[in-house]
Amino acid sequence: ATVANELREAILDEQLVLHYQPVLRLPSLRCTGVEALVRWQHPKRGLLPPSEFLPVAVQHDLMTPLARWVLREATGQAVAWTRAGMPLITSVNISASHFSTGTLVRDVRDALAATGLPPEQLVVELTETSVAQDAERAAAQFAELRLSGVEVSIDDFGSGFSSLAQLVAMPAGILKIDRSLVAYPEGRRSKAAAAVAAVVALGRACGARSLAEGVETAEQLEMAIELGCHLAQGFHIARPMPPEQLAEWVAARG
Ligand code: G
Ligand code: G
Ligand code: NA
Ligand code: MN
Repeated sequence: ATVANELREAILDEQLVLHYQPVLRLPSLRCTGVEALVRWQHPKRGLLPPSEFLPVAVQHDLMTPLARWVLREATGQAVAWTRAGMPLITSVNISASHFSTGTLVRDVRDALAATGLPPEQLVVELTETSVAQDAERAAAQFAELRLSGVEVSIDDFGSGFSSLAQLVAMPAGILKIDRSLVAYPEGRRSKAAAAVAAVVALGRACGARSLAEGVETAEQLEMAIELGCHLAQGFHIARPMPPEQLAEWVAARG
């Protein structure tokens, strides 16, 4: 079978799995959410990262069926955690192609209706670069999602090719500051800090919270707190992990 056919079957056969990376609220460091990240539990090749199969999905129009599975699985998991006393806010990544099909808002509502997750517990992430591909359409769908109570986040903020004017016009509630700004290279601390502070200020002016992603050291976490970021995520806090492990991690942390 071609990889595309295998992937098509994998989506139907429950061979995909989600790992979850904790998101902390600052400065309390309480875990208030998770980002769902897809993997493929391939019968022969083992656990495959998204880089091994998302490009195939894009090429063969499988991003929307894949995202429907992800939405359904992630919202179902969030309901299970909430019932277990762990009401986490779950973020799901959406591709530019899904936005352009026009079924996103319906797909999100279907997942919420099927699982019973309150919309306030779901965040939809779209990268800055995807936003730029069709900013008007993205803005309209962002607005619709937020009207139904779902939060919207611009991923990889500060690394894409969209204009500041376009970004300011987006009704997003969260700006995920790209890890290239957060995990700054040696010797660029002051410039990176200025860039993060600028995004935080921009977010504040637009009514959006900012999330520092790719936090890899204690210093970077400290910087995110000092600069007024509302949320943080990164390997220093925890790597993405299977759902059973995530529940243990949250329970152990309190
Ligand atoms: O988890 P990992 O760091 O390997 O993810 C690599 C990339 O794959 C990231 O850019 C992430 O946003 C993307 N990704 C992970 N899960 C999904 C998903 O469910 N849908 C989409 N569209 N992208 C995803
Ligand atoms: O592109 P997106 O923002 O969705 O990225 C999610 C991906 O980033 C996940 O696959 C996750 O494995 C990866 N990631 C999460 N935290 C860190 C980190 O601290 N450093 C690096 N290099 N990657 C990270
Ligand atoms: Na993301
Ligand atoms: Mn990102």
